[in-house]
This record gives sequence, C-alpha cells and structure tokens, in this order.
Amino acid sequence: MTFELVDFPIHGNHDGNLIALEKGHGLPFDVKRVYYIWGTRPNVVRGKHAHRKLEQMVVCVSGSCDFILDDGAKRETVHLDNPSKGLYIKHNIWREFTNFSDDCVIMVLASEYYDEADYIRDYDVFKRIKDISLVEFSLHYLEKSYQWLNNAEIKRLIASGDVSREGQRKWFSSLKNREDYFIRGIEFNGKPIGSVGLKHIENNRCEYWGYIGEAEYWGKGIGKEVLFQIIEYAKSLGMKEIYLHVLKDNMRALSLYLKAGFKKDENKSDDIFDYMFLKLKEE
Ligand code: T46
Repeated sequence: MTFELVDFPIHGNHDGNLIALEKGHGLPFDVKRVYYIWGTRPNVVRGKHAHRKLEQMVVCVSGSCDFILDDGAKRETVHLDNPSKGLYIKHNIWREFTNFSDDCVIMVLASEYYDEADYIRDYDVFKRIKDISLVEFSLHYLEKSYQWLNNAEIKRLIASGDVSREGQRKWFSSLKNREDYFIRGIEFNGKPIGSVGLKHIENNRCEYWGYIGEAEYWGKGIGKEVLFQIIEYAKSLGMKEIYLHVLKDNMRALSLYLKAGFKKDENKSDDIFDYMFLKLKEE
C-alpha cells in the first residue's frame, strides 16, 4: 500500500459533527505544522514531489479531489470527499493531486516544519533514491574498499594514505569494539559502490566522511542522499554538530556540503583542505 486511509471517530453534538485529532487518536505523529489548500482550478496538478522525511495526514474538509500516490513500484489513486477520513502519507512517496471541486478545501497536518531541502521534486531522483541502501560494512566491502582506496583518483580526492591488507584487517577487527565510529557500505541496486560513516563521535560532535568508489555513480545525486541519511542518523544519536574536511579543489563535494547547509570554518584553513561544520537543530 502506498497510503493508509484512516477513519476518524466523529463526536456528534448540537446536531452537528466534530472531529478531534491528537497523537495516538487518529494521528500517528506529533504535528509541527498545519496548512490548507483551496481555490485550486479543477485540472491543475499540484504536488509532483516526494518527501525525504515528512509524514502527513491529509483531510479533505470540504468538497473533493484525487490524490495519486506512487511508491516507485506502484501507483494508486485515492478519491477524497469525506472530512472524517484522513489520508496518511509516509515519507518517500511521490504524490500528485488534482480534480479539485470548486468547494475543495484540503487541510494537511505535517510531522515536520517546512523545509524545502526535504522535497524531492525530480521523479528520476525519487526513483534513484529507492535504489540506495546503507548496509553493513562486511568483509566483502572491506575487499571492495581496498580496490577503491587504491584507485589514484579516489585516493587523491579523499586524501587517504596508503592502504595495506594487513592494516585494513586490523582496522576491520577493531570496528566491533568502537563506539566512536560508525561505518556503512553504500549499495545501489544491490551493488556495492562506496562507503560512508561518522568518526570521532564524542561530546555530541562527530566527523562525516564518505566516498563513492565506483566512478560511474558520480554526479547522480547519490552522495546527497547518503549525506542526508547520515545527518539524520547523527541527529538520532543526539549529535549537535557534524564537521568534515574536504579537498579545496573537490568542487563537486564542496557544492554538495554547502547545499546541505555546511558552513566553512573560517578559523581553520590550510592550503589543501576546507574545514566545514553543520549545526544540527534540536528535533
Ligand atoms: C504536500 C502537498 C499535499 C511554504 O512556504 N510553507 C509550507 O508549509 C508549504 C506547504 C508550502 N510553502 C510554500 C512553498 C511554495 O512556494 O508554498 C508554495 C507552494 O508549495 P508547493 O508547491 O509545495 O505546494 P503543493 O500543493 O504542490 O504541495 C503541498 C506541500 O508542499 C506538500 O508537502 O505534500 O501539499
């Protein structure tokens, strides 16, 4: 199912109806924002996006409209014409809505504050994100990373030192005992393409690192999605700041970090790297 249709309990009173929504009673999340949509011409198609994190409860409080929902594999249309029903849309669902009656008023209860960075407005990117998974960094990834980190271009871009199999093995077996370190393999459509993680996890701060080792996957927006997921993970650990360093001429990475909200640390600089940080907002 790409959606859930929730029946709200109606409290009749004074010969009329009343519906009350609160977390646990009709609503599966805390509401941070409410917005209304009305006065849309019948054939306009709104939406055309998915959300990375946002969950919403959509209520057509007057009139009617159609929601088209797509999880990347399946497309379903829901006709909304009843204020006692809520359309619960989780994250990572593409939505379009149209066929508005003249008296259509849609009320949306949202789990997050408005954030344009949460929108995925390109359908191809939406589909691509579905193919990305962060998976256990297994021995298979260790072997892959040996190849990636011995590739001259990657070695240069992430300024990594020499990697020996012996050193790698020692490092790998130390991972299970480390609480200051987090590592995942990046998988695209089942294929290992890179590695990402957090290090120096201490005092509510940590350092982001990551690379896509398979060059054919560069420039496809995968790094952005991976970064987004790791930022969310860092928030879930209670981190207040993520920092990183990036080669001054790694323009692609620099632009990605700036877009994600990282700022250059003007107090720290050398000829090789830019140092950047991102303050994480309290949830
Ligand atoms: C969704 C569907 C059901 C804000 O400034 N704050 C807000 O909270 C919202 C929702 C929108 N805006 C601004 C952003 C745009 O400049 O309002 C303008 C129209 O927004 P948008 O083009 O995203 O509108 P819809 O109707 O296509 O989509 C909206 C929600 O954005 C979206 O989250 O799921 O309704």
